[in-house]
Amino acid sequence: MKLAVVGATGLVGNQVLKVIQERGFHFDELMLVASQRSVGKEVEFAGKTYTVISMEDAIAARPDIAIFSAGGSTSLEYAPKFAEAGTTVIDNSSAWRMNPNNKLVVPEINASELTKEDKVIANPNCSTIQMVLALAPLHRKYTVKRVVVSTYQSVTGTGKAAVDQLMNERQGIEGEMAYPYKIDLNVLPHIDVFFDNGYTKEEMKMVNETKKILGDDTVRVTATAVRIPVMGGHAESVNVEFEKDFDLDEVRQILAASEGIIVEDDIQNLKYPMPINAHNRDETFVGRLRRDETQPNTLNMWIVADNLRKGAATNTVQIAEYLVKNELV
Ligand code: A2P
Ligand code: 11C
Repeated sequence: MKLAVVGATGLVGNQVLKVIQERGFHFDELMLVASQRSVGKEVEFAGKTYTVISMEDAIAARPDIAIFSAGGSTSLEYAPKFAEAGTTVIDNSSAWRMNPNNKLVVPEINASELTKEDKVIANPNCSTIQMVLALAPLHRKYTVKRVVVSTYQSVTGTGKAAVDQLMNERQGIEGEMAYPYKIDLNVLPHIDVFFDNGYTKEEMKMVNETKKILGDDTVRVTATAVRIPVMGGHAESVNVEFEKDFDLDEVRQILAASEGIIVEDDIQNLKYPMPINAHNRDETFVGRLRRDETQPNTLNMWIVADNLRKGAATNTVQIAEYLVKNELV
């Protein structure tokens, strides 16, 4: 098994390497790939020194799987070239997600859709992944009608420049701005670009990707995506209206029995999910489960996950594990 990690020098690529090591993902050969700027650079991984190679050299080496975390334009240009060389690409960018020919996969929900023919597999947006993970088992039981979600997103979702902005502001250092405004001691109701309908691209990803992953176009989602001066994970306040009524204890049991979810819902002991605890964890944490008392069949919940882990790296490595286990590569 030849594995390429494309964007290996970036925030997500770095997490991909950590997750591969932690989960003991087996490979015979590993290629670390990045832009021309990094070619030749040496990277230590699992007690070995790897030299970063170019996209062209990686394609020529015909890896079985390439995990891409190098941005949308790189993926648009290079994923088809890798696919043509016989590589199965697992792509972290938004480039292929809504293309009807590309599967959008959260393994716990829809990995069974994958076949050998899928050469460019899309990894969903981080805020979508953690939300659908909790919605999917509840959708199967009670049928989700409508979701109203507000996010509280970590600066790590923007990349290294945003982490630097936050840290510089904390230390009173003037530096590059990743955001149009200060982020420390502030909240930005703005993630990614604005569309003509007044929503941001991040918000519309949550609307459209959720329907595709759940395989149900009737699910209505409306979102407000917000950046907060936090690292370690994204948090979401999610209001879900179901077709059928539910029992709150049964909801807790369904979520607790779902792969990849940990229910942290014990208000007597002040236990609820927080980014500080989700950091570096692969699971998605759900808590503050309560009925919406203003209308029937409606649930409020609070969902937290490390956006660089389950929201990105972990999900891609899980897809790779599934491909290998099911002999799809
Ligand atoms: P490099 O470090 O050489 O710029 P982040 O989102 O944290 O900034 O990381 C982006 C990752 O994608 C980095 O590893 C970056 O490499 C890589 N990358 C950016 N542009 C390209 C490209 N055109 N070809 C290959 N890798 C790229
Ligand atoms: C953020 N969700 O937190 C974004 C980052 O479509 O994969 C990931 C963007 C994406 O800013």
